[in-house]
Parts: sequence; structure tokens; C-alpha cells
Amino acid sequence: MSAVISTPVETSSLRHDWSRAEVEALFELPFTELVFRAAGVHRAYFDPTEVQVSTLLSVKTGGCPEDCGYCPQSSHHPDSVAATKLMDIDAVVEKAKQAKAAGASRFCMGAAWRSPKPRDMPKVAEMIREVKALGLETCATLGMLSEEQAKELKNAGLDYYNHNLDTDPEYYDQIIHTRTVQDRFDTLEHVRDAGLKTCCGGIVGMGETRRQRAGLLVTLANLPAHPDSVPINRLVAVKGTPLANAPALDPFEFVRTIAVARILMPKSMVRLSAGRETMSDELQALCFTAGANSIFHGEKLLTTGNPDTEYDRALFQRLGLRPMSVQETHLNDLPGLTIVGNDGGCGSSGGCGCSGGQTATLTIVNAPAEGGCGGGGGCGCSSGAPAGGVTLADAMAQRQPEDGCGCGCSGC
Ligand code: SAM
Ligand code: DTB
Ligand code: SF4
Repeated sequence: MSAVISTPVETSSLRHDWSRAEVEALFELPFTELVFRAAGVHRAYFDPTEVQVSTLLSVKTGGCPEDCGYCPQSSHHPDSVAATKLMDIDAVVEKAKQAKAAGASRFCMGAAWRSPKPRDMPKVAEMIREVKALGLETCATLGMLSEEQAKELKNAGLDYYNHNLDTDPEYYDQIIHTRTVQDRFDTLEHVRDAGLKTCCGGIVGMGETRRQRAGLLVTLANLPAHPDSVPINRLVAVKGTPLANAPALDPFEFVRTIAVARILMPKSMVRLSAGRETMSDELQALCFTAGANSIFHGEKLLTTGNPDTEYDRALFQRLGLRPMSVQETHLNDLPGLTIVGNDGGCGSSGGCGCSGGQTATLTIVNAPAEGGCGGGGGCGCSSGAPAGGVTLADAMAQRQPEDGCGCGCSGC
């Protein structure tokens, strides 16, 4: 067995010091070994049967002044999609309602901008406010942001900002010439500083080498904070773009990329992003096995197609997957995650000594437990678990207790 196989992957701490050589070594592992490891990391932090579901809407399409080589919305490329104005708020809210009804927990609004203009900000902020009021998580991708713009979006109720690195910094200038990698790092810093969650990933299948795929992932993992969501897009090769004839990526190499992303960023949502429309069911299943736990749902991405919603529903059913609720998408907001019984106790039918006595209704709060059976002793059971230290695995065990309250006490 090679040295790299016999060295277990550290799953208990988040690392920001990966070397390109280490990440390349992960890519080099035998396929089954890599997927097995990634699946282990996935289980350590998430319920592997749950998939976070986001829906995209292009709120301002086409006519973009940037020259990204993959993008059908760039006005630099022949046959680029027609430019539209920023959508009306009511129309956006209607689409968000439909997305929610179809099972999405997050609604992502995209605009083909280099960066938002000051005149657009009030309308975008209002869109975010109204979508948030529907009980959806909000995400936006509007290009580069200043510090002030990031704060403005946060104040409007934005949860996530999507801004991708898109490729290895080494390969970047083969793909994009109108803004630099440093511009992207700057926007990501403004987003983090404003207290927004980051959604940041890239595209594979743009003619990059394996070393460069490793370079993209190592750059993402070594950011000051791992992105909360990591979209891994497979290039949608669109006619008229410079990458229209990019050589197709080996599907197993795509799965490897997902697996390595999962190992490097264990607590992040790894999104099986653009490109699903042309993936087989088996390939998608392999991606979920390798640690992907998020998708875009809905028949359109921004300008290109996506599997239809009924198809995805059937695929989830065939694979025994289910959409994550908004609350569950926050289970990983450690530290300080606590689960409390709403009914004043542990929810057991007796035995642990607390006053519950009812079926557990669990709330997940981002604060230390003050009673109930969060393990802090408030309910009178014998669990010695510290109040604020509930792990995700504990959370999952408590969510579906098999015998008693799941608090670890002996009487339930
Ligand atoms: N204009 C903004 C920006 O670039 O930051 C936001 C929208 S832009 C379309 C969002 C992301 O979509 C890009 O960063 C890229 O990762 C992805 N994307 C665009 N065209 C794609 C394609 N043909 N295939 C796969 N992903 C694509
Ligand atoms: C991301 O990483 N992928 C999404 C979202 N973030 C905005 C966009 C995919 C776009 C695919 C090409 C299109 O539909 O225009
Ligand atoms: Fe414009 Fe974004 Fe497309 Fe680049 S990826 S051309 S910035 S819409």
C-alpha cells in the first residue's frame, strides 16, 4: 500500500494550509479509495441522505462587459445572449414563491454585471428583503462588490454571496482578462467582513490540467475561511464562447474533484452545480456518494438548462435522498450549536426525570442551552454532556431518536 493510502485523512479539524502536492496526491488515489475517504468525511459532518436545494434566477441577463471565456452572457463573444433590464421585484418574488413550493431552501439571484451600479442597489436590496420574508435563504451573485455594497446587501437580509474563483490562479489568465484573481479575493474579503456567508467555487472542464484542478481546490481551502458553499460547475460548453470546443472532462475526474473538495472543506456544502443536465443519473449518484450535498433545482440555471424538477424529484426518490430544510442547512454553524426541546424537556415519554413527557419538537439555536435536555443538566437527566457542545452527529441522533430522548441519559 502506498504511503498516501496508509495515511488517514484528518477529519476532525479544518485546515487552511494544504499544499498543492498533498492535494494532487489525493487526486492520484485509486478512485474507490478516494471516494471511500470522501464519503467518510461527508458522514462525519452531515447526514449523507440530505441534499441542500437552491434555485437560481437570472434577474439581469446578458450584455456583460467582462470577457469570461466560458460565459454566454459576455458581450465580448459572438452569439451572446440578449441583454435584459433588471427584473421587477414582483416578478422575482413570484419566481421565489414557485421555487419554495418546488422544495428549494435557498434562492439565488444572479446578474450579468461586472459590479452593481449605485442606482441598482436599492432595487436589489428590496428584492432580497422580499425573498427573505418568504422564509427562504437568500443568495446573490452580482459581480465585484465594494465593502459598502457588501454591508448594504447584508443589511437587506442577504445570507450568502456567490463569487467564484472559477479556476486555478495559475490558469486564470487563459480564461478571463477583464478582472484579476486579486479582484476576486478582494470581493470575497468584503463579503466575509460584512458578515455574509460565502459561496465560492469554480468550473472544471475548461481545458485545465489535474494540477490546475488541484490548484483551484487548494486555493479555495486555504482562504481565510472555507466557503460555506462550494459550487463545482462542470463547464456548459456554449456555442459562440471561446470554450465552446473545450475537450470533455472524464466523468471520473469530475467525481474526483467533488471528492477532493469534500475532503478539503468538510463542513461546506459542496454543490453539484452547472452541467447536471448532461450528466447520467449514475454519475450524479457517484457525486452524491463522493460528498456532494447541494444542487441547483429548477429547469434553468441562468441562461442554460438544468434537469426538470420532476426528474430530480424522481432521482432523489430512487437514491433515497431528501431536500435539506432551511434549519438543517444551519446545523453546521458550529461552535455554539445547541438543540433544545421546545416543549420544556427532552421530549421523552418519561424516565429521564425532566418535565417533557411529549414528543420532541426540536429547535436548533445558535446559542448555549438554557435548560431542556441539551445535555447541560437542566432537565434533571444524568447526561453530562456540556450544554453548548452538541455535535452534528448528536444533532442528527436527537432529530430522530430511536430509543428515548437521545440525550444519552440512562433512563429513557
Ligand atoms: N456576473 C457575476 C460574476 O461573474 O461574478 C455573477 C454571475 S456569473 C454567470 C456566476 C458564475 O456562473 C461564474 O462565476 C461561473 O462560475 C458560472 N458560469 C458561467 N457560465 C458558465 C458555464 N458556461 N458553465 C459553467 N459555469 C458557468
Ligand atoms: C455557480 O457557481 N454556478 C451558477 C451560480 N453559481 C450563479 C451559475 C451557472 C451558470 C451556467 C451557465 C448559464 O446558465 O448561463
Ligand atoms: Fe459577466 Fe459573470 Fe458572465 Fe463573467 S461570468 S461574463 S462577469 S456574467
